[in-house]
Amino acid sequence: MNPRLRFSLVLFLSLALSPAPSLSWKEEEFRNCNQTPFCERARSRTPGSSRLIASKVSLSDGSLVASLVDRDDSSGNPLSLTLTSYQDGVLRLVVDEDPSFDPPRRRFRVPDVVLPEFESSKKLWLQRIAEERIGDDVELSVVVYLNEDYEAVLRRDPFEVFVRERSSKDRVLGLNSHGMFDFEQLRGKKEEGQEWEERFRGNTDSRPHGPQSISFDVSFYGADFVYGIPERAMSLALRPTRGPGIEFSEPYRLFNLDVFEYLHESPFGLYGSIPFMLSHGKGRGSVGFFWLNAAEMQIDVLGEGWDAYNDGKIVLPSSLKRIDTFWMSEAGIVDAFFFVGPGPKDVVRQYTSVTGLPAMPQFFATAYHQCRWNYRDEQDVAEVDAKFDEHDIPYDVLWLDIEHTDGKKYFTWDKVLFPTPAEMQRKLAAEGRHMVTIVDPHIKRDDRYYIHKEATRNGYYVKDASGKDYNGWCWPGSSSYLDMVNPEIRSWWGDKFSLQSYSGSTPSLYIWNDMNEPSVFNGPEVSMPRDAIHCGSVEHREVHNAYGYYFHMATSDGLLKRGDGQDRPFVLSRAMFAGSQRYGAVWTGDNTADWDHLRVSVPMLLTLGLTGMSFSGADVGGYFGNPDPKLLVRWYQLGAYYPFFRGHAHQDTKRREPWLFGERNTELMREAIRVRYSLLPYFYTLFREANTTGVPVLRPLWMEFPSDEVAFDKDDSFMVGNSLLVHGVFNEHAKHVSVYLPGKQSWFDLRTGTPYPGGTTQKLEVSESSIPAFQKAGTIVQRKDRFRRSTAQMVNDPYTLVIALNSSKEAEGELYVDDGKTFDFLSGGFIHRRFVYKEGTLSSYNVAPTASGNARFNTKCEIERIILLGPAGQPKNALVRPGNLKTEVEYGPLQLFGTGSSNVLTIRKPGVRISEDWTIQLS
Ligand code: NBV
Repeated sequence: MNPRLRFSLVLFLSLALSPAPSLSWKEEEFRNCNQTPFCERARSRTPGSSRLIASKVSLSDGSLVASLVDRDDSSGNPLSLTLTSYQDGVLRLVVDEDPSFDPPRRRFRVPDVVLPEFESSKKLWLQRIAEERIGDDVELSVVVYLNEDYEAVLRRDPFEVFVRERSSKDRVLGLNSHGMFDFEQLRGKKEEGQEWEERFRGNTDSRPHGPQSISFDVSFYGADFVYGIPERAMSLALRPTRGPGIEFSEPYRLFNLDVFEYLHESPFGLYGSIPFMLSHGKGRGSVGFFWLNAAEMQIDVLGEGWDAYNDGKIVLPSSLKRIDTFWMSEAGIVDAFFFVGPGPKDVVRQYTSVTGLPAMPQFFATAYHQCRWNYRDEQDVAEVDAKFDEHDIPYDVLWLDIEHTDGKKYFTWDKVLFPTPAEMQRKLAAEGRHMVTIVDPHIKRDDRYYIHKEATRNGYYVKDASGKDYNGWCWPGSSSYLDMVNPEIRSWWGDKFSLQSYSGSTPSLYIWNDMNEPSVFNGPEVSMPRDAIHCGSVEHREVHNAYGYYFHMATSDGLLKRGDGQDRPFVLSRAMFAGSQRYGAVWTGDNTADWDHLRVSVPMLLTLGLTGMSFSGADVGGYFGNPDPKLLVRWYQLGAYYPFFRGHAHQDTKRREPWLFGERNTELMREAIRVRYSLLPYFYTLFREANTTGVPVLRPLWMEFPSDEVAFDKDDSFMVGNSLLVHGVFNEHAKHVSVYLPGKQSWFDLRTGTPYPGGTTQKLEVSESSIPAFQKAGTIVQRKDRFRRSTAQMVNDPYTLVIALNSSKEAEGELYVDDGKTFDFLSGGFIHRRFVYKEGTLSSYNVAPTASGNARFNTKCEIERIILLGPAGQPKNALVRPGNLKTEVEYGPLQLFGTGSSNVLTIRKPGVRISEDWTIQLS
């Protein structure tokens, strides 16, 4: 059957047989805080309402432990509190029900997110308790050492945990400073007359364990702004949600959902949840707070004056500017991490020391990807592939969406449309290209489908509240969902990616995980019921936000096994949770082909980067709707700087490959993609930086300029690494763009070499051929400028170094190169160089430790061109050492990506290799 017809039939059946997937964003389909009892209850709490005090403080296993008891009511069970200090300024606070009081069941602790090596080797074993009195009398506190500059304090009465500077005693981050902590303990059986069930739009949640929510306030001291807690399509700096005169009345929701046609500039939560918030302020710098909890979470950012009704019950140090927030979760425990900073890069390093560093992608994955729902058949694939070559447009990966399967049974192929899938992949591989197929988590309940048969036989599906395999409706029709929380099931799933098991797959095939929130067309809020059951009697409500994370993990581990641990996996996922960065890339889902969605992609990707998800992108062109060619061109120009760069479109849209909009537009899109290819050595170096430090490829301006206040809430521009600043063009008719250039040093226009002073806003004329992009004075950027069809052909190409001099006539930069594919880099198989220009001499130094074992990596790649921007004087010659070779330097217009006007100095063919030490002296 023709795939379109088949899809229409499935859609018709799904509409007829069950509540349909929504047809455009409808607010009423999703619960708001008032329709969510735990949120409503928590939000009604007022400052000082918590009566908890910490008692029985002692040391146990190198951690500080205590009991939290109600000051006025001794009838309830105490809670257990554990405070642990870790290396590099990380504090962990765990609060749970005390097992010695026999709670009716164990509350869920999210497994497999915190790195085992963090728990085992980063812990600082506390040796003794230091007590101090705060204020005059009873406020006895316990002080815990964090690092040379910071310490944590557990205040006993009222209970509060905060981090402060050791010297000034100024607070930087506090929990329960406002006394709003609440922990609903599990009760054995329903109390008489109490209704535990919840209903929403025809769905009933049986809630067999009753209320079990947790809420508390967190204060960020010295903060001008707070950021983080993706995923939502709105500004980078989080706006207040509560307080006098507040524009949004809903808290920020973290609940992974498949939101059809999401709106831009909306605080509404989307496909992924990362409960990690960072703050930044001029005087203080940055701190971070992460709550490891996978249940639905709601977070208020409290606007000034929110606690006007406080009645003076709570008095906080008033000298410090502060942003207060309020965190609420439906279930789970308190497992919270405080990161002391003090710089923005310190906070992301501290956060990724807990949740893991972003995986190092293969080189090809950092290049351009071409996708659409759907490339129809093998002929279509061959034609698209050939057209890229015909139009001299480089690309690396061709993607197949759900229609390539036999009836949406993943790991199968439609035999009519894709009769020879392995051959199709081999043809692409012969050109150095790769393919990606989609593998979603819904499994068709078809007794002839091997995955379904094995999963049923082994009992691998999530169960419904009555204990039967949960049966929901998705693309294949009636579907069940694998219980990815269970490591055994993940391992079984991973085996399905072996070349023997996945028939028609080849080593050049990689994977795309969609719909893993999970999306269930007939489920509550288009997802799985909260009372569905996972292994170990875990309720779906407790693990919901991490379901997609485990699915992504299982897929990525599967590809790892397929390649015998030597081939770096590539898996793109839509849903995400804290730690997803270890398993691959994410994208921002189904955006729309309009200018606002182009604009909002920047803060969305910046926020993802801040919260660990460095390898992220938005669908270039916009998923829904048909972009005007102007918009499409602008999107390619911006997307060329996204860490994950992929064109994608909904099946109802017109075809939009870059050659379909007339010669001029093809030229512009080709140019944009070529900019990316030429900058790939720089990007790859940044991917490695993310992989070793957690610092994202795409960075908000304030991460690079932490004391430039103007930069703190800028989100129409961004830094790519520490050297490039890019500003989007978000308006069809824009003739000018105002670009803020932060810092005190100058900036050089990437195309023309024109310098601009830092700390200024420049009103720049917009040309159709590019968006504003600048190189920071004092940096060196590496490129490969020869045009190739894909990255495979670039491997041996020579480099261009662009040196942008600062006012002291100095610059430096780094280059990282490895085999682009294997894990040899983990045992030293890479080249890492530092280039320094100083006193008229450019020097290349090795910064890599000596490789161990056989994992050497080398390359004969040379530098073919060195370009100097800025005040280099008027040297005539360049002396290359070793060798003492003298070459003449040239002056002329900049030949970057096209034309240039400034007269710049160029050294051609200095004859040096990137892997060796050398100097080039200008005279
Ligand atoms: O698999 C079809 C699409 C996919 O193209 C898109 O990228 C995903 O975000 N998928 C969603 C399912 C349905 C979208 C309406």
